[in-house]
Amino acid sequence: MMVETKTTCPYCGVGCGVIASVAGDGAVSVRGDPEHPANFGRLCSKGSALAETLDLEGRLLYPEVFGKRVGWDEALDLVARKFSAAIAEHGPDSIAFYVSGQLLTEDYYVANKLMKGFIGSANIDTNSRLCMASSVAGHRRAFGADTVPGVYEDLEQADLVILTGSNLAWCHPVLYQRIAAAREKRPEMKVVLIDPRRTMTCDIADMHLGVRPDGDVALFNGLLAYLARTSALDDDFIRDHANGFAEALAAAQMGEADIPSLTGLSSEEIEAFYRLFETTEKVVTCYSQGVNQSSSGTNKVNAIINCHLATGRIGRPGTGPFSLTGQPNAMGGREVGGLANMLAAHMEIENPTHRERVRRFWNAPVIAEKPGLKAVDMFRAVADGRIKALWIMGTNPVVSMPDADGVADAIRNCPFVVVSDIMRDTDTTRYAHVLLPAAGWGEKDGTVTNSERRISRQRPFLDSPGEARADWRIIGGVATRMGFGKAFAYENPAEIFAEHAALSGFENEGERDFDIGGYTGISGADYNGLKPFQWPVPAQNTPLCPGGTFRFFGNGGFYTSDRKARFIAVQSAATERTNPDFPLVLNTGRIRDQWHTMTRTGKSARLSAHFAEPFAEINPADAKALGIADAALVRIASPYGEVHVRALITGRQSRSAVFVPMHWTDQFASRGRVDALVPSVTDSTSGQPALKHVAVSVEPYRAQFYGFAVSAARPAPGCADYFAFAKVEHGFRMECAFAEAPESWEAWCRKTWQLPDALCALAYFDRETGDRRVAFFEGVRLVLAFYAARGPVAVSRSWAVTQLGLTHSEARRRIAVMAGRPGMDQPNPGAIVCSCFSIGVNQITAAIDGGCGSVEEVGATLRAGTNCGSCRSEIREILDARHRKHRIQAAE
Ligand SMILES: Nc1nc2c(c(=O)[nH]1)N[C@H]1C(S)=C(S)[C@@H](COP(=O)(O)OP(=O)(O)OC[C@H]3O[C@@H](n4cnc5c(=O)[nH]c(N)nc54)[C@H](O)[C@@H]3O)O[C@H]1N2
Ligand SMILES: Nc1nc2c(c(=O)[nH]1)N[C@H]1C(S)=C(S)[C@@H](COP(=O)(O)OP(=O)(O)OC[C@H]3O[C@@H](n4cnc5c(=O)[nH]c(N)nc54)[C@H](O)[C@@H]3O)O[C@H]1N2
Ligand code: SF4
Ligand SMILES: [Mo]
Repeated sequence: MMVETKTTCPYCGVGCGVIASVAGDGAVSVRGDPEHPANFGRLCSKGSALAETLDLEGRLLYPEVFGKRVGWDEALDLVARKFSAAIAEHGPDSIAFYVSGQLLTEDYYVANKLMKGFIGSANIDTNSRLCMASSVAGHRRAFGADTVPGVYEDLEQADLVILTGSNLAWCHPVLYQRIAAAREKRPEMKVVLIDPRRTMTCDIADMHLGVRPDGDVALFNGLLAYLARTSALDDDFIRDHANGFAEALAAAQMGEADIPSLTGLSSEEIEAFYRLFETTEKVVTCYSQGVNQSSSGTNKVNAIINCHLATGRIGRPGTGPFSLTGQPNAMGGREVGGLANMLAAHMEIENPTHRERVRRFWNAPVIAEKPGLKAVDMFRAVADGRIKALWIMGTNPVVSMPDADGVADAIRNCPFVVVSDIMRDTDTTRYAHVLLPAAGWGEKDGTVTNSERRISRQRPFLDSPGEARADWRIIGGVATRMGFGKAFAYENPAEIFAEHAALSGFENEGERDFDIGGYTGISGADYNGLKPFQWPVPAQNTPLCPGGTFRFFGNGGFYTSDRKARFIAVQSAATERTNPDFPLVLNTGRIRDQWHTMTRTGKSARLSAHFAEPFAEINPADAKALGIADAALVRIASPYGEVHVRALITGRQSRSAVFVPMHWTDQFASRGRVDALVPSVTDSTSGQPALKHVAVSVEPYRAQFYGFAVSAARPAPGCADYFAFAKVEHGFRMECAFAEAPESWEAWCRKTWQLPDALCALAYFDRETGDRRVAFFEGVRLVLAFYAARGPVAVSRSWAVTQLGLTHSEARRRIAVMAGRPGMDQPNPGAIVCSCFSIGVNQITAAIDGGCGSVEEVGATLRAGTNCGSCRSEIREILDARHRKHRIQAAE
């Protein structure tokens, strides 16, 4: 019998509805929920592979204290005792919580309540500081509240969608698909992409502006000046609903002459973009980390909002600035006040009326009097000893914080560190004194809010393994032991949600945007059946927008004291970070199939096939100048640290810059944590770190020997000077490099994979080239094949990994494995493009050569791109390249 549960994807802020089915034998499968208004049944590659990440391999199953398994009581008693002792001795500001946009709203609410209302400090900050803080600050400056005015439909209804600092195709794939589908229906709809890189999102763009790093303020300031000059302003909206226009315009006009140099764009490109904006009424500007993660992040946000306010393009269908949130519950975290400078329910910590109101509502003994430490400052305070006890929940700062090595040192030296996670071994858990096992996706129960203010349920469909517990229950357990039992006596998440809803409506009277007072006192049964809904839902039950979708600010009504929006005068200035020693700009971000620090997506062979190794995108001209060949290893350094990654030479990368993904950790690679390079430079308003603009040097990584292996078991970390491994269908694959050859390759293999002596090695040595091959078979199964060479190993990776699952009874087959070459009967699929059906580039090329002329025809032939669709832009690129080649051949 199949049991189906409606829940929500735990990855990105699109917030797709998922139906999880558990079969009689316990096997889980997932599909998109056709009724969920975020995705209408669609899922991307990560969502589609959710079932592959649910195994218990590597899970943290029991509480641990100083590396020893203990019972929950012992662990929670210790945490409560240590926190209480630190407070008694050094005051409430001597402790800190560093939490996550991946906690559920209920978990987040309880953590925030404990810190701000009962401990009496605001030292709770979240990884959303690295993600959304500039948007929050920009919204608050312009709107008086952290409000996302629009809804997803606006992206489909707009005639111009501007995507700036967003790689939507890879990071919000279902929204990307919704725009692509809308554009197919209405070809007159235009898309502009603003990104220093020509990303896969370019596939739907009519115009790509390869802006210089941090050229955004100049670009949007220039747009404001242009709109004024061309009389494209909405004077009525400006007069009736906003203040500060003259100052903002004056600031914008001042910088006009510098726009080409600051943006790096030609005047034709700039003019064409400005004209498009001027002449299109329905414009949505979507922005994400290329905007937020910058020392000018808040100014970028306001420069964008200024243009929308000036044209009155906000709050009406198909219009508005649109902040795309990253994590599944970035928005929920903001609603509960999870940032150190906010209070619960979008109330302000600086406002004494708000503080007193929240304190009364909670019946709390105290309330935090001032903003707490923001993430970067928090870890500085950990480093210099001001923080005596730290609790990290649902985030991996040793990987994801700037100055990551400094953060690791700070955590290592902190007197008391608690980590709540679902995994036993992460780069952060290794420094914890206390490990608390949290229930993960599929086990936990609560709500999340997506980018368009839609609250959806995450529902459990699996039992929590071992002794894992919901985060809210863990926090409540500590609160109770600290003496606050009465205020934390929740039996279930429904009670927490009901309280959260009540607080949002408490003494609100339309004064605050976040109001779900309509759910005050919601029953357990109603909570269980809760359908996805968008806020606001005030208690009065008067529909705010009869018969339609609610958008904020179409008719003004901002949350400032005079209800008018504020234009913000922002200056554009050159941000030069490079210097002769560190001449290139490092830009960092995401790839299609991995989620952050890979603790979950790294478990899926399908998702790990897209990129199996940390890499740096380098422009061909830079590579040439630096003496870097394609697929060579490179060493990237900054004054803070270094990383070793594979070079991926591509014209998509702009000159004088490199892009390195943020995902690799010490669990998967020798030196791939890119945040080790990033200094703790932050936006002065939002405190968000500038993770996309770092000065680095790049040089070839010289090695004597290179290796590649496929193995049934995980290799031991530290086995080679350079290594990176990835999950594959029946085991692992590993790339490695050696400064010096080991004395015996066979002995090295045995040690790295802990192979029993009884297992015989097949070895091969080519005197001429120096190539070495070693393979171990156990019966007919391949246990390990290792290839070493003086240069990068030329063995088909995709073919080699398939060898792990095959039966090698014939000598011919074993020899083929040794030779590292497919036999005639085993075609080589090439690098995997479609992760859903494991279709490689060679197969796609063959299908194109065989007559497939479109992405749809390739799909019909190979199924590639027909499930989640996340690889469709890559298939289109292969098609275009192939057709170009055919045309050139025909012309010759
Ligand atoms: N596959 C996948 N999807 C994810 C995630 C994931 O880990 N993996 N994480 C989720 C999370 S938490 C987040 S926050 C989002 C992030 O989603 P995005 O913000 O779309 O992703 P990033 O790759 O961080 O950065 C976006 C782009 O900003 C560009 N950029 C860099 N500097 C500048 C600049 O100065 N100006 C402009 N205009 N652009 C610039 C980069 O080249 C990059 O292509 O993704 C979410 N979705
Ligand atoms: N250089 C660079 N750095 C970046 C970025 C960038 O673009 N460039 N992006 C930044 C951004 S936008 C973000 S959002 C961060 C993300 O960075 P992190 O938050 O550090 O990354 P995750 O891998 O998502 O970490 C989540 C952790 O929580 C655990 N976990 C999963 N589910 C649960 C649960 O239910 N309960 C608990 N307690 N734990 C759980 C996971 O195993 C994992 O260890 O990285 C930031 N860092
Ligand atoms: S777009 Fe993909 S990762 Fe994001 S919520 Fe939907 S399925 Fe999950
Ligand atoms: Mo994020």
